[in-house]
This record gives sequence, structure tokens and C-alpha cells, in this order.
Amino acid sequence: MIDFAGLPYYEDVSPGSGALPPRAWTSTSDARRLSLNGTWRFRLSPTATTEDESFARPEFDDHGWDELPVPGHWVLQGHGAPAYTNTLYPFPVDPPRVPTENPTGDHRIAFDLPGDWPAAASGGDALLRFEGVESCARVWLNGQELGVFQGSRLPHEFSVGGLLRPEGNVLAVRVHQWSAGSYLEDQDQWWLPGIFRDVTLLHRPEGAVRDFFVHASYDHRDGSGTLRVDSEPGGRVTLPGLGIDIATGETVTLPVEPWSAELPRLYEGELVTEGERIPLRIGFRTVVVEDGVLKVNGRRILFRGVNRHEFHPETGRTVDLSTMRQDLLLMKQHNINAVRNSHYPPHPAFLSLCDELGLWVIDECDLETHGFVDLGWRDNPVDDDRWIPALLDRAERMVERDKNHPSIVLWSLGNECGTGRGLTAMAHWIRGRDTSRPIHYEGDPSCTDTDIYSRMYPEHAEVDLIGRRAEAPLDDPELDAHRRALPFILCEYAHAMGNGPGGLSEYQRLFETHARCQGGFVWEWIDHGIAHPEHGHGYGGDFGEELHDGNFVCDGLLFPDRTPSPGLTEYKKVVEPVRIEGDGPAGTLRITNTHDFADLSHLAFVWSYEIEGLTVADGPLSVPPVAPGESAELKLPEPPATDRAGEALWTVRAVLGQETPWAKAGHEIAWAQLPADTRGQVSRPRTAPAARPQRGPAGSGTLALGPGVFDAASGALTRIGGIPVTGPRLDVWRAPTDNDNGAPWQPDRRYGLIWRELGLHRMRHRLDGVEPTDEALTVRTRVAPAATDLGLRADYRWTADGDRLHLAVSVTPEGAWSCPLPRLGVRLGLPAAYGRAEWYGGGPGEAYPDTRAASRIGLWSSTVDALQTPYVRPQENGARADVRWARLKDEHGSGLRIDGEPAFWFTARRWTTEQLDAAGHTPDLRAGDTVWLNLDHAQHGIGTQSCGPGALPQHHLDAGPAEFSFTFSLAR
Ligand code: IPT
Repeated sequence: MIDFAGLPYYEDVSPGSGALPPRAWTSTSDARRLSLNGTWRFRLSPTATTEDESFARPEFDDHGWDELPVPGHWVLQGHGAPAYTNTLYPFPVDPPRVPTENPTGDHRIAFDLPGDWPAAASGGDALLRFEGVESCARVWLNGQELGVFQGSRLPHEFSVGGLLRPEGNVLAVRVHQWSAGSYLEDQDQWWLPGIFRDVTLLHRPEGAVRDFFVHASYDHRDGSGTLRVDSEPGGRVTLPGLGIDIATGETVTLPVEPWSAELPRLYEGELVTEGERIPLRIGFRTVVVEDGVLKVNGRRILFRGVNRHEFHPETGRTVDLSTMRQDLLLMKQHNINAVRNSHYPPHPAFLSLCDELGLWVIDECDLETHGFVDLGWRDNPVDDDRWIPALLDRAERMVERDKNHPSIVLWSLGNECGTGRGLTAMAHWIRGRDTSRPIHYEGDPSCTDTDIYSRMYPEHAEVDLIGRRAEAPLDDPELDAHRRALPFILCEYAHAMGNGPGGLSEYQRLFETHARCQGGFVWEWIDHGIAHPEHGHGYGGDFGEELHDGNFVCDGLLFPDRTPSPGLTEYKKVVEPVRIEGDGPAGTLRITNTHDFADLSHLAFVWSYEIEGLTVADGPLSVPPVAPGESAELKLPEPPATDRAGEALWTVRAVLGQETPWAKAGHEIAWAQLPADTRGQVSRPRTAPAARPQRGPAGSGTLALGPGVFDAASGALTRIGGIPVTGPRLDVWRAPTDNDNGAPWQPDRRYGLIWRELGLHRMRHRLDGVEPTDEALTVRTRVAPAATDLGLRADYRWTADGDRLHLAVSVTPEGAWSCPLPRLGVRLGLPAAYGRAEWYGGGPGEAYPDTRAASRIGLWSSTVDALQTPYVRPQENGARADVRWARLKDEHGSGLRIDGEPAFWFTARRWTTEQLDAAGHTPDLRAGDTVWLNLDHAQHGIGTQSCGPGALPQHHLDAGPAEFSFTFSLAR
């Protein structure tokens, strides 16, 4: 075991020196503050060994240095490069030692105090506050050393009152990329050193608040709130809205409206001490674990959550206020009600926004030692007494900073640290300080230190068992009984990497079935793709890293530029807090309110009656203010009289009745479609007698059948009504998704690799016969890869009537297929001019068998370009589900129409699947001279096995006999 004594400060495991004890954060007060954000001077050294501290002297000449915006990460500001690893430490693991190559940024800023800054003679103090510096800082003011600290995403303050002068102050900060603290910060994200959050100078008048703690609880039995505010020094607390005017330390109980994520009622007030007035925003709520369930204000809550890292594609973890707000607005607009601060406390302003807009928050400590897993957790800092002071320091800095936010309902000790005494010490300290929030930690299956049973990425079947409290027992009966009595959450599930995640609906059903299963947090909110000059958005390996984990860092529901991905649209639909069901032909409707607190009075309901995607009639639907957890039975209106023929559907939607702080009136919350009659799809009647295949002009080598022209020798279709075409022919390949490729620890599910190994990307089409008969042209083939006896017999039977050409495909597998197929359908090429698509079927967005909840039947149109989903690493994307017919048109509006029987999966792109498969980044995809269509009878599910379970069996595309058909005609 290494001796920790005598190491330089950046390798010191103790919490540092010089910084003040942590305290509650406030965004404002009447005390003066001065932001030191701005342009600083900066010098980067390759090592930390420099003994030269002359730069800290005020008179040091830094004119030759670069300028650097603070806050920021120097590796995103032209100095060095970012690096991505998931669990691997990017340096030799020898805690607490770090490499000699330890990039070190010296920072300087000179500043004057504003003219109205209180003079030192007026008493009080001033604090210098850092909200976040990665990973270790040493600080000097006016040549005087203030101290050193670690704990990158935690605040640190120094007392500087005695050192300030009216003009010419010089703040010097030396930041090391690596420190002992780096061993505690092995989160799955970019390594981004720098002063990345605000730096502020705070005046502290005599008698100012050193710290304060708001205790505001709610008793649902009598609707009362109880408030006590502890403050040091004491003072008075006023909340005019409640007529409260009490001394600090005094308790008052009175009727209040509670705070919840759904109804985030905050009472504005003020804490006044002799030296300071601090605005308060108080939310009354009580969080308990009772009867094995997590309850807020007496009711079970259900997390519809996401894991959020702080991320911006240009500025990394420096995230400005408007971006924070944008994140939360997008969450609220997508029915998300909870956020886990993975895996560190965010910028403090984010939490105030959560209070205001209404989100349940898990605040997680800046602690992860994941890289020790590969060492069998040998020397894990969380199980080593010498690190306990540092761990406690981290817990204290989180809890003290954030304790006054009603939105925080759980404290989390950290992420992926294995188990150990350090965690127990943290939990013990937190319990002694704040009894109002249960404790979360996922990494210890025994739940020794926690009040919640939490897991990541379990399969649906296991969640079902846990929901029944019938999970496999722990060896220790006492611990087992403890755990079995706890509520259960998925702190991570549904890995949103690339196309996906699949299987959300099935999880949601479990959460709605078992009281113990209180929802989960999708991994994760946003792709961490960093703006890259060549690649658009770069991922691991794009910045010259020696070790990296590729695009595993791009696994969010938002693309790096914060455009919602189809996964977010799907999640919104799956977690919608209103369930609309019914029997269209019978005209009955059942509306269930799945909110936890809100009734339905804030929503307006509307219906529409559509035939083949065209709205024939619509109107409002009167729905009573159904209480949470309750349902109402309603009648649909009488179907409108119409002579329009075709498939008829009811669409019922719940929208916001009024504007909210996060969306406009009319914003859609929930919807459903119900077939209006039992007829279903109406097939177009034959219009003309059947045509027969005809030989083309002598020497042309062609066959004609209705509007189709075929190569007589190969049976290949070459034209439809004058439009040159390539194919259609059988296609089973898709550019493997991240989920297809799966995770290394689940080799039997890595279908992307298994398919490639089998050769599904290099299928050969053997021609076995071209058989024109009186009524049809039949082309028989066998489609198979080299080196195996597996194959698919594919027969294409062509018929025509009038201007319509029909294709019936019949597929028969041969050999023992032991894995599912990626897709099953035909691929067809059209000239590039056919760049506009219209379809009647599922839309407007992408859908796959287990990601199709948000796909609704309608008449949609898009350019082919806009049909693409720009996953940071290109992969299969863009399919539309349940398509009855599609038209591809040129700019004059003419083109090809395809009707499917049964409905099909429709995909169109300007590159081949092979090109999509070969691309590493979106700019690699270049439009060619063909629009490629995939008309699929079936697709394999998506699953979430890039980190989690695969597609459920019901979403597997198993090789089996299949028949499907298409009708081609010219579109006008
Ligand atoms: C889990 C981590 O907690 C999270 O930070 C992230 O890495 C996620 O996986 C995958 O993207 S840990 C995993 C080994 C289950």
C-alpha cells in the first residue's frame, strides 16, 4: 500500500486547505457581488512540476500569455484536446499518484473593485467563490496564497476581505488537470479541465448570513405546512403570501399549497439578518419511504426521468443559464418529471430552475471510481479510511450547497464506486444533517446505506419480479429483508445510444402495474458530441486520444445541438400522464389520469375524425376534472356523415388548456388513435383486366408487363411507366445500430457483429428461373451469403392490371437460422430527382417494432433528406411504420406510388445501406444519383443492448416463411 505522506498537494487525498466550510447557495441577496467571469490570461504547461510561482505575484507581466474566457475548459479553447473514456482511467492506476504529464493551466485576472464596493472599514468580509474547477486548484490573491482544493463540481470559498484593495487586485489560479481527486471523478464523460463554472467575489457585510437551512414540510392529512428556517446569525423570515413573519429558529404551522413537480407552488419571501436580505422561494413538501413506497406529500410518485450530464457541444460542462432553461423546458414539454444529476451536482442555478418549473431531482455527489472495477475493486478509494475525509467533504459540499431546494427529493452518494466504508460514512453524515430526504446509491446491491433499492439496466422480467418483491434473495437474511421492503427505481435504464431505446412501453407498463416500481431515469439526456471541424460532432477517438471509448459518449435523447431525437418523442408518448383508450366502433372512451397530484382541469381534450389521413370533422371533448389515479368513461360523438371512402380513425388529444411557464396553450400532452370502424384498410379495386407479359421489340432483350419493363434474361425490373428503377430485390441488411452492436459483456446479443460474421451484408442473389406465363412473370432466386448453407428462397411474382404493376414476394428460409434477421423486405432504387415523399401511415417520425408508440397514422410528407435521423455515428434510421402507401415525387409532382399489402415499413435515403454502414460521422454521408427505398415487411426490434437488455422476444424478426406484396403505379 502506497504511503500517502509527503506527496504534492495535487496528489493529496485530504480535502485541501484554506477553503471555508460549505454553506447554502443563493442566487441573489442585497450584499454586493462581483462576477470575475470574463477574459483572463492563461498559460499552459505540460507538467505540474513547475516550482515557479512567480506568476502569482501581482507585478508579474502576463502580456505574453494567451487570453482565455472564464468559465471554460482550456481543452475546448484551443489548448490541448478533450479526451473521452467511459470507465478507464486515462492514466496508470496508482492512487493517489497522477502522471508527470499533468497539463497545468496558470490563470490570471486583474480587477478593480466597483466604486460602490463597501470599504474595508465598514466591516464584514469578502469571499472569493469558485463554483467548479476541474480538477485541482491553487489560489492566490494579490500574491498571498489562499489555499488549494479538489472536488471539481463542488463550490469552494475563501475569505479574502483583508486582502482586497480598491484597484489592481490580481487573482492567480493554478489548475491541474490531474489530481488525487481525479480518482474520485471517473464518470463516463469527457475529461475537461479548467475553471468551468463562475468565479465570484461576494461581499459579506457584518451580520450577513453565513448559512441557512429551510425546513418546509407538508402534512397531507390536514393540508398544513410547517416552516422553520435556521440561520446563522439569526434574523427574521417573512412570507407575505402566507402572512408569515417569524424569527429564525421559530416554527410555524399553517394551511399551505404543497410543492410537487406537477404543481410547483413556491412561496416567495425573505430572510433578513442584521447584515443581509436573502430572497427565499419556499416549497412545502414531505418525502418519506412508507409501506415500501416512496411518497411525497402522502402519495406514491412515479419518476418519468432522465439522467442529465451538463453538456454543451461547444463549451462542454460550461453551460449557460439559457441552455439550462432550454433543457428543462424540453423535459417538461416531453412529459419528463424527474432528473438525476448524473453524476455530480450541477450548476446551482439549475436547481432553482427545477424548483420553479417542477422536476423531481436526485442530487448526486461528485463521486465515481468506476475504473477500479477492472482491478477487482483493489485499492478502491471508497473502501480506504484515508480517503474518508475527502468523501465526507464531497458529501458536505453537495448537501450544504443544495439543501434548500424543494425539488431535490433524494440524495445520491455517487455512481459506480463499488462498496465500502467511505459510502457508509457519507450516508451517516447526510442522515445526521438532513432527515428530510431518503438516500440513494445504486452500486451496493445490499442497499446497506440506502433507503431506495436502485438498479441500472435490468431486464423487464427482473423488474417484474422486483415489482412483486419476489427477486432473488440476498445471502444475508437481514439485509434481504431490509432491501425487500424498499421502494424500487431504475436510476438508469433504456440506454439512448443511437437508434432507440427500444422497450420503453414495456417498462412503463411494469411501473404502472407494481406500486414498488416507481419509474426510472433514461440514460441519458443529451449526446456528448463535441463540435469538430471535420466530423460535425466528434466522439471518443476524434481528438487523438490514446485510449477511448468511441461513441459510447453519444447516448442521449437529444442530439448534441439539442434537437430532440426520435427516442425523446417516443419517451414523451410512453410516459404521457393521461391514458386515452376506447372502442372506436362502439363509440366509447376511457380517460385515465396518471398524474400523481394534478387533476385534469388544466387540459383541454379534442377529437378528430379522419379518413385516409384527412380530417373530416373535429371538435372539443368535454372531460371532467378526473382526479389523479382515476378514470372517466365517455362517449365519442356520432361519426360524421361523409361519402368519403377509406380507413376511418378517431384521434383524441389532450392539450394544455392554458399557457404554462414551460409551454403554450394547445401544447399536446397525450393522444390516442382508435379505429372508427371495423373495416380497417380498404384495398383499391381492380380497374382493368389483368395484363400478360409481352416480349419487347426484337433484340431489346426486354419483357413488358403493364407499366413494367423487365430484363428478359435476369427478370429484373428496369422501368415502371418510364421511370428507370434498380430492383426491387430482397434485402435483409441494415447498417447495425449501436444497439444491434451491443455491449462487449453480452456477446450472445451482439447481433450487429453476428449478422456481419454471417455475411448478411454480402448476400448474393442467385437466379434460378425467369418464368413468364399467361398471367404473371415469376422470378425465382436464392439469396445467401458465402460460406454457409443458410439462405432465403425468394420468389417474385409480377402481375399487372391497367397502369398498375403488382409484386408478390414469397420468402422461404433454408438451413438452421439461429439469429434474427435485421430486416425483411425489398430495396428499390429511383433516380435522384424523386426527392419528395408522401405517405399514408405511421409518422411523422421514425419508428421500429419496439419504438413505435409515438408513430401515428396520418398523411405525411417530407423531403427524402428530412427523413434521415442524423445519429452522430450513422446507422440504420428513418423507417416509417404501418405505411399503407407512399409516393415518391420529383419537383413537378410526378413520380411513383407504392401500395403495400399488408402495410409496410418505409425508408428512403440518398445513399445505400452499405454507405450508411461505412460512415463514421454524418458528414461522411454524401447524396448519390439514386434515391434508395427499403420497403420492409418486417424489421427486427431495436432493444437497448448497447447497455442493457435486447429487443424483447415479441420484437424479434425470426427467419420464417413470409409473403408480402406491393403495387406500383405512377403518381400524379
Ligand atoms: C452506467 C454508468 O453509470 C453511466 O455513467 C454510463 O456509463 C452508462 O452506464 C452507460 O452509458 S455503468 C454501466 C456499466 C452499466
